[in-house]
Amino acid sequence: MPITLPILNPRALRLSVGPVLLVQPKNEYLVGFNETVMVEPLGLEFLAGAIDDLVDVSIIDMRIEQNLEQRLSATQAGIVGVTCGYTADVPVVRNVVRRVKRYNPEIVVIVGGHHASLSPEDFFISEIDYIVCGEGEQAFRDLILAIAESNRDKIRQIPRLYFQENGQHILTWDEEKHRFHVNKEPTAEMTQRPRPRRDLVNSYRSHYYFLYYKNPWTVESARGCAFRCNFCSVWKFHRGDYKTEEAARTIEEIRGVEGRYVPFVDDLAFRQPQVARDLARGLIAEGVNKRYWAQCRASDIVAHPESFQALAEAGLDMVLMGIEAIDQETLKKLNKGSKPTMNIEAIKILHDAGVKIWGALIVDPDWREEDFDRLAEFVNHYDIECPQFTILTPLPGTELYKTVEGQLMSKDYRHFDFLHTVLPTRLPIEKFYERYAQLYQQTGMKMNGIMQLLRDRIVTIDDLRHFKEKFQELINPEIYLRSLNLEPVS
Ligand code: B12
Ligand code: SF4
Repeated sequence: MPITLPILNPRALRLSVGPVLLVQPKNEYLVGFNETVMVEPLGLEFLAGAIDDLVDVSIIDMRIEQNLEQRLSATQAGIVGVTCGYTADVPVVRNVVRRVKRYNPEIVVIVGGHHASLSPEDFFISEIDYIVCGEGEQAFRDLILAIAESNRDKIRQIPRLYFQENGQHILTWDEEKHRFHVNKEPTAEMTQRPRPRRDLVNSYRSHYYFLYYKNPWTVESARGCAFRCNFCSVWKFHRGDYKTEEAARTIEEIRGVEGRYVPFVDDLAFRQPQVARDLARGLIAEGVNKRYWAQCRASDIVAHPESFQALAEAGLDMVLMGIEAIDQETLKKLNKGSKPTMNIEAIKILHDAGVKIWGALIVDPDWREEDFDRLAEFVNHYDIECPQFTILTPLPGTELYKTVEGQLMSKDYRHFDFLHTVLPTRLPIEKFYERYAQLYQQTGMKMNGIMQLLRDRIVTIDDLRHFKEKFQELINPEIYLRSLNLEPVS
C-alpha cells in the first residue's frame, strides 16, 4: 500500500514534536571488511522522505561525524531514530542511545532496522522508547503523528511496534500469520513510495566508497527475496515477500544521482525479466552513462541470460552472486535452491557479457584443510574477480540460529561480523584463521577491466591504492586472533 497522508496541520506538528535526527552509528569493526565499502545510509534517507512534510529532519552519519551531542544541540532534536542493520552493531547502537538520553532524557528514542526487527529483545533497555520492526516508512510516520498528538491509542494501532510501559517493552500487535507475496509484477506500493532524501547526506558524500570506486550513490529497486536460505535473515525480515518498482522509477532515480558508480542495495535484483529488460533499454535509450553493481541469483541469470546481456550493455559492472558453496550437498543443507552446475553456468554468462563477479562464498567452521584448498582452486579456476569469504554465522532470528544456538562459542555480537567464527572449529582455531586469511592471499582481488575504468575516469590510481591498503587487513590472521579476547561491553 502506498503511504497514506493524514489530514493534519503540518506546522502545528513541527512545533509539537521538535525536529527529528536520524543516526547511522559507527562500528569500529574488529576486522576491516567495512573499510573496503562505506555507502550512504539509504534506509534513513527513505525514512526522512516519509516524514519530511511533517517535521524538520536531518541525518548524522557517525562513521564520518562523531560529535553526536553537538548535532543534538544544533538540531534541537525532539526525536532521535537510530538504525541497527548489523548484528555486530548492537553494542554501538546501545551506546548511542545512552548518549542521547544522557544529553537530554526528554528526547524520544526510536530504534529500527534489520537486526532490531529480527531480535528486538536486544533493545529492551530503558533508554529506548520504541522499536519499529520491518520496513519503516509507514510505521515511523504514524508513530511521529501519534507522539505529536500524545495519543497512546494511536500508538497501539501501529503494527510490529514495541513501546515502553512501566519499564517493560510491549508489542502493540502483529498479524497471526503473514501470507507472503512474491510479486511477479512491480507493485504500486514500491513505485509510489516516498523518495529518499539524499540531500541530507550531501556533506558526507566525498567520504563514501565502494571497493575502489569513490562517490557511489546507491539505489533500491526491489525489497525482499523469493528464496528461503536457512542462514539468511532477509526473507525473515520481509516475511517471505518480494516486490519491485516500475523500471521507469528506477531510471528516474538513477538519472537523478550524481555519482557514476551506482550499487543497487536490492537483495534480489533484476528478478523480473521484463522489468530488467525495460531498465536496460531505458538506460541505453536515455544515454545514462553509469556503472552498476547488484546482487543477483544464479537461477535468474541462467533463466534469462538475455536480460543480463542487455543490462551489461547498459553498464552492469559487477554482480554479487551468492554462490555460497561449491558442492551440492552443502547447497542443499543451506536450502539455497541452486546447484553447482547452475552457478558455473551463471558465471560463464556474466563473464561472456563482460560483467565482473563478486562471489559470496561461505566458509564452514567445520572445514578441514582440504576444503580451504578446494575453495581457493574454484575461485581461481573460474576467475572470480572479487571473492568474498564469509564465515558461516547464525544470525539471531534465522532458521540456522535455531538449530545451532546450543553450539555457540560466543554470544558477543561483536563477533557476528561474518569474519569471525562463533561456532567451534574442527581445525585448531589458529590454523582455521591462518587458512581463512590465506584464502584472500591465494585468490586476491582481480582487477580485470580496470584499465577501461581508469580511462573512463570512474576510478583513479589513488582509489586503487587506498583500496589495496584496506584490503591488507583481511589477509592477516593475527588480526582475527587478536579479537578473540574482548573486554566485555553492556
Ligand atoms: C547494501 C548492503 C550491503 C552493502 C553496503 C552496506 C554498508 N554498510 O555500507 C555491502 C554489499 C557492502 C554490504 C556488506 C556487508 N553486509 Co550487507 N547488506 C546490504 C543490504 C542488501 C541492503 C541495505 C539497504 O540499504 N537496504 C535498503 C534500505 C531501504 O533498507 P534498511 O536500511 O533496512 O532500512 C529500512 C528498515 O530496516 C527500516 N529502518 C532502518 N533503520 C531504521 C531506523 C528507525 C528509527 C526506523 C523507525 C526504521 C528503520 O526502515 C527502512 C526503510 O524501510 C542488506 C539487506 C537489506 N535488505 O537490508 C544487507 C545486510 C544489512 N548486510 C549484511 C551483512 C552481514 C553484511 C556484511 C557483514 C557481509 C560480509 N561480511 O561480507 C558486510 C558488512 C559491511 C559493513 N561493515 O558495512 C546483513 C546483516 C545481517 C546482520 N544481522 O548483521 C544483511 C541484512 C544481509 C544479510 N542477511 O546477509 N551490505
Ligand atoms: S541468501 Fe540471497 S537468495 Fe537466499 S534468502 Fe537470502 S537474499 Fe534470498
